[in-house]
Amino acid sequence: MTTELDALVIGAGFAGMYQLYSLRDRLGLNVKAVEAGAGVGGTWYWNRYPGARCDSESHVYWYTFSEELMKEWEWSERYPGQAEIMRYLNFAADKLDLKKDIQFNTRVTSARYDEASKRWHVSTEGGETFVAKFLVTAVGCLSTANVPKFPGLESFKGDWYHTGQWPHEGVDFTGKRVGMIGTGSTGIQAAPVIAAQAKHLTVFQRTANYSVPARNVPLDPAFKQYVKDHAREIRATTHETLNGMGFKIEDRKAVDTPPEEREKIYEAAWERGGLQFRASFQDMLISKEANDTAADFVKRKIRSIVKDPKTAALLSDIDHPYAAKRPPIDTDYFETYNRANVSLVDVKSKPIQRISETGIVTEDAEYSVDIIVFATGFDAMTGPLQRLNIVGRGGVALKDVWSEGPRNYLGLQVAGFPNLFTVTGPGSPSVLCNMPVAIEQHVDWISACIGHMRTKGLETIEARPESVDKWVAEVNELAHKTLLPMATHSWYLGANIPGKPRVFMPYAGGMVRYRETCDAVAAKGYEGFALA
Ligand code: N01
Repeated sequence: MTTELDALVIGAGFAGMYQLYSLRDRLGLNVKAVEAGAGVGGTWYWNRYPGARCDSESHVYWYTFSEELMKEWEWSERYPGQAEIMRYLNFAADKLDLKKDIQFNTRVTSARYDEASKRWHVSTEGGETFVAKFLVTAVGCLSTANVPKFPGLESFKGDWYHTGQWPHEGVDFTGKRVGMIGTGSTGIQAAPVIAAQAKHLTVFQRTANYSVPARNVPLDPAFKQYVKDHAREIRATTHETLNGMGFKIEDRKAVDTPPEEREKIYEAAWERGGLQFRASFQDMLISKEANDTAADFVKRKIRSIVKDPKTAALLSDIDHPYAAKRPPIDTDYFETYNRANVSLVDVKSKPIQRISETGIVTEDAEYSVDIIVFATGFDAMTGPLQRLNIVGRGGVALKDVWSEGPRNYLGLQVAGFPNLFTVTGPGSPSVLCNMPVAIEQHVDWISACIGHMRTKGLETIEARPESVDKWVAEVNELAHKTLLPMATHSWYLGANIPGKPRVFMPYAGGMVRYRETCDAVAAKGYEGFALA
């Protein structure tokens, strides 16, 4: 079956839903979205692991393009949990009447640009074809699960799960010995919840990680009312902050603050909890000396919480600057290691060698488990796009154009791939920003661009190769003005996937500057793009 459209959107998470709404209801296009899952939700549809919760605060983690939506919805907790976010996204989808134009259970297998007709031909696993003038990918940055290729996994007699492909019916850990590999944001959220249920939890840690308490609480009626009354101001704040959050980074510098005062500031931030910790000082991510003060504070906290000195030493032996990897926030993560049924295994010094029929085998021991949880992250940012098998003009494949790392303009378009837009693609702030803010900015920009093309009777838009060269250099330069590339094993750099090129992928110049750049490009008639 072939369906002809003005535009096809791939994905029905936060990004795909808003993109569909924008193109359909604002521009009046004939548009559909296809979604691999059986429902809306994207990241939150797949990541149902125990403890899954957002680390943006709820009052900034939603759509802000419609005041009506903001006034009608009420979050119940400081940080929304996975189930509540799913309820929210379903509420938004129903309110905007989106589901009728989303084809669920539809995985895209390839997308090819036909130069003669100037149309994208998109094929699905079910054998369907969509032919569309515009193709917008809204596939998320963290949607391609990474299960390390440990030999023997297929022989494992127990059950195993990746946190990003969690069974919808849940997993019962009661009476089970569980081995969890990975201590990123996901593992740090999951460990306390699994430990509370399982007979025993063994955490396999390769790289020790920082974490700050989230201090999640139910929201009181006064705060809920405040959010309703100040919807506009809250939105404005998220547009003024570096990372689209609802809090501002302090002007003061850690290096200029006397040690006792600095300690008080960190202590207060620790008590307040959440990602605001990294907003305590403006130099935290640009000066190693400043960062050391934060790193030292968190490491001391870990050692003060964890009672067993050996475990405490392993957990606080962190080799990268604070927040150079995505900083997790947690609920009782370090406290979990004080439970009698939890143990920590260092797989940095003694790496995992294989999976046996009964458990996990490291260089010096075998750990028998009934269930393995892979909290091992994702082939981030480029992975979800590469798996679409996109082929542009002249039969050139995206995987070849990006063989040495992502190359695009503004994170939005790739040279040689006309009328293809990538929402929150590499080279844009995306994962360094509160995602809904980054998403709304991209969708608004893409929609305005398509609107402009229709008004002017233009058929195609394509990033110019020289704009791509300049943008790639800028993304790289901005990253290297920060400490971010110092976390050499981070997924920001692709380092978690064997063989993936090491390129710092997100745009580190901040959302405000990025938005201004995109707006200026549009105001100058889409400078740097070829329009025909
Ligand atoms: O994945 P990760 P994640 N042997 O890549 C380890 C977002 N998120 O799913 O660091 C042993 O961060 C790996 O070790 P190392 C957020 O943006 C948001 O936790 O590579 N270990 C690491 O410890 C986050 O950053 C929220 O040495 C192996 C872990 O697995 C992103 O998703 C919640 C290994 C992977 O950590 C990804 O987080 C959750 C191997 N072969 C996630 N391979 C919220 O909003 C990998 N590891 C709250």
